[in-house]
Amino acid sequence: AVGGRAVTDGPDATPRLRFDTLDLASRGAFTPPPVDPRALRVGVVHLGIGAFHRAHQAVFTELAAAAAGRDDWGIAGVTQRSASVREQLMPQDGLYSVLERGRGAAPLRVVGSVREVLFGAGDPAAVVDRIADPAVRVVTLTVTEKGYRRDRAGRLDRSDSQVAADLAGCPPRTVVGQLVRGLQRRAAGAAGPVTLLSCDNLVGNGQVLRGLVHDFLDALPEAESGPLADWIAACVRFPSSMVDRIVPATTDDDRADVRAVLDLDDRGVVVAEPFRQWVIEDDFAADRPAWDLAGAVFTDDVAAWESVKLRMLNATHSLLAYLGALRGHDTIAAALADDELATAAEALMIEDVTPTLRVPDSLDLSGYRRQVLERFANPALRHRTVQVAMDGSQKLPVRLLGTVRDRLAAGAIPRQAALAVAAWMVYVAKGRDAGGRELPLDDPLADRLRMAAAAGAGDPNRLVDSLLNVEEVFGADLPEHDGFRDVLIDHVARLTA
Ligand code: CS2
Repeated sequence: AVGGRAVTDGPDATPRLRFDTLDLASRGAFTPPPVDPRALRVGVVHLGIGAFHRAHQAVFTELAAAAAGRDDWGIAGVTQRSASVREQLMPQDGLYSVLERGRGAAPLRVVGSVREVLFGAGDPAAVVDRIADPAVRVVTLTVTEKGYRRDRAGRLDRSDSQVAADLAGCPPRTVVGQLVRGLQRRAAGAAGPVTLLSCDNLVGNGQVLRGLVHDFLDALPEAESGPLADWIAACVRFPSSMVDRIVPATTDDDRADVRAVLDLDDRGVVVAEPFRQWVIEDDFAADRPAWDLAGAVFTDDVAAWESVKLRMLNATHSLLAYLGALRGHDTIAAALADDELATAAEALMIEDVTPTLRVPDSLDLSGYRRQVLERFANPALRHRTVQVAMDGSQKLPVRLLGTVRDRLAAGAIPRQAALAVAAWMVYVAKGRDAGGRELPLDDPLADRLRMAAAAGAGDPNRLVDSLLNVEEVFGADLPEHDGFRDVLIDHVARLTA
């Protein structure tokens, strides 16, 4: 036993990472939490505690607490659909490591800012309680595009059965339901103002979240919604933010590498590139962690940063993911090492995206472009193309179709953005790479997309028309544009030849 506890939980009897085992781990090999996690109290609720949050906001929050000498910015993380993060972290006293890979990688860091993990689907009442806790002043979100449950028009999807159940007063299982029920309790309990900070890759993520909260309120009985709307107007803020860090899915090799450093079994390991960035709209209802002391930037103009990041980085990521996966490249780095794809990636950013951007004053756009490509080329990250390829129906509108619409409106045909869209169409339709290996279609609209692809099978014209008519993705306008349709058909024909 270590520290008086049984240590039989590692696969090869290696003790599990915990407060007591970490105390005994050999110093020097890793960076321990900069604030004592035992003394940390919860001040932030985070909805969607996946790998990204653990490698991003949780790190910023811990560094900020340390820099400001605060012990009240611990995080209560909520895992929405699967209890696995809770099972990974709770037996470890919330501790986990961040393993940086690539040039400039810092030593392994053990993070202690996550103090509690709640399972949303299993215990929705606990989530509402935490959001209503007066000690909580900030709720952050990384619930991915589909977690917002928007309909075609971008409003709260009231035809979604879980949204309907939440509106009917069931213990809330959707993100917006959890937030509104939590706010309702805060208002009733005079728990004080709170900031809801979306960190998802959406255009105007703060406004999106505010709109959905109001859609939910509007669907409640007037006696409930009226007073709550007033309280929200007075006491809640919805800043937008742009987050950036590449965080591939953790593998057994990653866990083994961490074990070699700590000599402990850590089931909560997350892997990340050295780079991390966070630009946040400075609009808070109450106190917030001093994230600026940890390198975050507060600004009044997040929109410009956000579109640069979504249209340059995420769009190019998707282009490399679909084209790369089709050609049998496992990783983004391998896709970028393919000269033709590297050329397409550069051309997308230079020819199609750049003319649409309003660039923040302090940003050197060509430097940014080079840096994005360098980050993608990081050979140590092993970020899989099929991981970036998932949820295409949710991602394309945000990353690529804004560029497409802006260029079409300017009278230009965005050939490279269309190439990315065409590659997605072929990825959906073929489901196999050049070597015959299966490509997973992991997407909330998978069934619809498969049906649309089947209806257009064998002919580029029909395939393009059939998929372009998926209105959730392309709206009513894009199928009407002959120039865009033609260039898609041209690309699809070449990609399937
Ligand atoms: C990626 C993003 O999986 C994806 O779709 O494009 O997760 C990307 O790695 C991050 O947004 C980088 O900040």
